[in-house]
Amino acid sequence: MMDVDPAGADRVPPGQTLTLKWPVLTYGLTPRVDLRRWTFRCFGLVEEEVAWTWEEFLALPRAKVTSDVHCVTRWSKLDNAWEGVPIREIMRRVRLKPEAKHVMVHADPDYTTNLALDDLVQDDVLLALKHNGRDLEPDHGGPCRLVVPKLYFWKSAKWVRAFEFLDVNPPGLWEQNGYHMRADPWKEERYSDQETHAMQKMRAEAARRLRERS
Ligand SMILES: Nc1nc2c(c(=O)[nH]1)N[C@H]1C(S)=C(S)[C@@H](COP(=O)(O)O)O[C@H]1N2
Ligand SMILES: [Mo]
Repeated sequence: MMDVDPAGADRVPPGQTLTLKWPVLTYGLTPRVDLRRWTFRCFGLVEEEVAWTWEEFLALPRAKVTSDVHCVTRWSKLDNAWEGVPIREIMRRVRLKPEAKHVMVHADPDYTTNLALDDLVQDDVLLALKHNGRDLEPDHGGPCRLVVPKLYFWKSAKWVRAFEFLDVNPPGLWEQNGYHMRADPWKEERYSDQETHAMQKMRAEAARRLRERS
């Protein structure tokens, strides 16, 4: 951990501490991804389902976005240079039904997280393939993870595989376990209720990994 520098101070939300390390936070194990079978799919309230194979996905337009990461376990990591497919390039290729207002993000292995469509479709949201110039490591969501910089990092699903467009807003995995439905770090939208066992386990793991790496 390091002290907040004056230049970065207004970029650190309340209750967060800066770290230069990058802790791994996964509920369960890093999945093995078979790129020959990998697809990224958009389904639910769409006029027509869309799916890209890995090769097709790599042919989509790319962008670079530098953004900050804020984890609900109270670490923040500034200036992450992400490269990937902008969410707007995905949305340009998907015809939504007008009722679609929410998105369930589906990821390996059985991870889900819910977002409002308006929170997903922002200029700084990417399906990231690279971090700081290098292919995303498997532990950090490689080959492809969602990055939603304006919300706590659990909304940034690693090993992302699909968007399901919905007219309702059901909770994803952590949201079912008491995490906030929206997760704005500037409003400290951390938990909706008391800590659950799963949350305590995740926090303990995060603290242990930070200690190990320091
Ligand atoms: N598929 C998947 N995505 C996930 C998670 C997970 O367990 N599985 N953990 C989330 C949480 S709680 C956080 S804080 C970030 C951590 O990303 P990192 O391990 O790259 O730091 O990933 C999020 N995305
Ligand atoms: Mo997290």
